[in-house]
Amino acid sequence: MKPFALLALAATTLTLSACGENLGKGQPLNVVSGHIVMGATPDRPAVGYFRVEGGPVPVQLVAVTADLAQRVEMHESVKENGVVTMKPLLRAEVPAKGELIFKQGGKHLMIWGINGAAVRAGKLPMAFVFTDNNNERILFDMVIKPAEGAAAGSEAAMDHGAMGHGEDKAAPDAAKK
Ligand SMILES: [Cu+2]
Repeated sequence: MKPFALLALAATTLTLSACGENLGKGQPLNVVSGHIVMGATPDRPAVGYFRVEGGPVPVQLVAVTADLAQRVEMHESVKENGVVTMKPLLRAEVPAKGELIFKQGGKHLMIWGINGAAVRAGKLPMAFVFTDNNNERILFDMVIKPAEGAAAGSEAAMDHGAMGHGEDKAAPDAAKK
């Protein structure tokens, strides 16, 4: 009788913990890491990379803004006929329980005119704006790294001046808060 009762208790505990995992809302949508690499010279844009973990529902990242920068754009590096070019990115999918990664050679942020105080502090507070989730806005402090970390072939080393930045209407409105 007694061993049987213990077994039953153990089984109940197992069932409860399994249910708890399924019933929970799971991890929330979140920005889990991110950093910025400064441009080689002050007139060059900095580049930003980060990782977003998806929540219970799929959402789209539609803008990343910073009060302490003049302009922020989302870009994607694409290879066409052996040549890597960059295109403005209007939105990026964050799958439910998946992840969205902006990294070297792929999707990335271009950041112009970072405030000197932010550079000296070594971090830039940024707001990540998502749709389909009540226009949720997640704040994250991006660590600022010096330009010397920029490898050849990375976005930071590429000549963004040749891209015609500022002419496309795809630029996220950094002033809209
Ligand atoms: Cu770019």
